[in-house]
Amino acid sequence: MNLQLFTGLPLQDLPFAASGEADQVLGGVWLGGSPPLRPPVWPVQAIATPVLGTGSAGMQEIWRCNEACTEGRFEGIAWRRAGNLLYGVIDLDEAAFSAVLPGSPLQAASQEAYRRIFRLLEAQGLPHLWRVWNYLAGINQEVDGLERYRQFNIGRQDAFLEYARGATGNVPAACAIGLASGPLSIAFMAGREPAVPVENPRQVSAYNYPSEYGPRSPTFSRAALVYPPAQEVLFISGTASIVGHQTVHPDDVPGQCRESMANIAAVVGEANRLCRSPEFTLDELSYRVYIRHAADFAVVRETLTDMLGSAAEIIYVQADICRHDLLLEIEAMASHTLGSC
Ligand code: 3EB
Repeated sequence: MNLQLFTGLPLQDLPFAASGEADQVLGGVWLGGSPPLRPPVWPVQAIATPVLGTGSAGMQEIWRCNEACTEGRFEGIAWRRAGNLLYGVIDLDEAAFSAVLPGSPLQAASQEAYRRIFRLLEAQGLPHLWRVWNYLAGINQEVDGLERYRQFNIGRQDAFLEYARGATGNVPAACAIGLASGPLSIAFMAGREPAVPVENPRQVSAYNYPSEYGPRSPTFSRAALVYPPAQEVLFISGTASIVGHQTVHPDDVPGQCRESMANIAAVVGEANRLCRSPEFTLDELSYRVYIRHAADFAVVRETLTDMLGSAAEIIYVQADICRHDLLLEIEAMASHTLGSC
């Protein structure tokens, strides 16, 4: 299949379009403060938050594969599909859910977004959710007595249960990140075959977090191994300075950096017990780092560069993390070719 992530691309370029290969772009991500002048023809998740350290207004990422895509819209989801691989993006305005009871507008919007995703995946015959990217405004704000991240967790879990998917074990890799404003935005990758979920022996599985973190546990796995044809892709979920279920190194940026990387190393170790290709290594991963306070950027970059070397592919953005005491979160991916068998 050769699904490939191109990251750090300039915002205003439409890569591949000129060479007639735009139909081989599954979808993309736009990161930064102002929208591209000419929006791409493929589904794009817009993450309107500062990109750090590049000196430019923003950048885009593109998922490219070497097959022509089909595309469509379904209940507000923009999607593209190549073979048995599908990428989609849905943005929902919470205000449209203010009259939905019970629960908050965000809870209702979250549940509805996931319902639509599950319906699309059923209709396409690609039922297995592999990786989900969740963004919401004001993630740490308490509204009507419950933090918005916790409201999101209720809606998400309800949708998984409503569509009989279970909320433990076989759940996708994910991140859930806060932005200053904007809609609930969810991008996802899905396929015909189930992902192989990967957990972290240093951490309680998030779907088993105790109720002190909210009435419902988050529905995600620490990582997922997925299998486009002749390929093995490792998606590592948002990973933070959590050991067991507790935040460690509060108010200590380098400490949280090192602990997050220790967690990623542990997840990679678990993935390597399960993977079919040669072992994944930390220096081959492509990273995205979310930093709560832009002023911490220099020390985060220095700490990660010390650990990974200056050649590592790392994108830094400012964003809120889902616990108020977390100062950063790191996600990553890598891909290996599999011998045909
Ligand atoms: C954590 O380990 C940090 O709710 O989908 C990381 C990745 C986190 C995904 C999610 C949350 C999510 O609990 C937060």
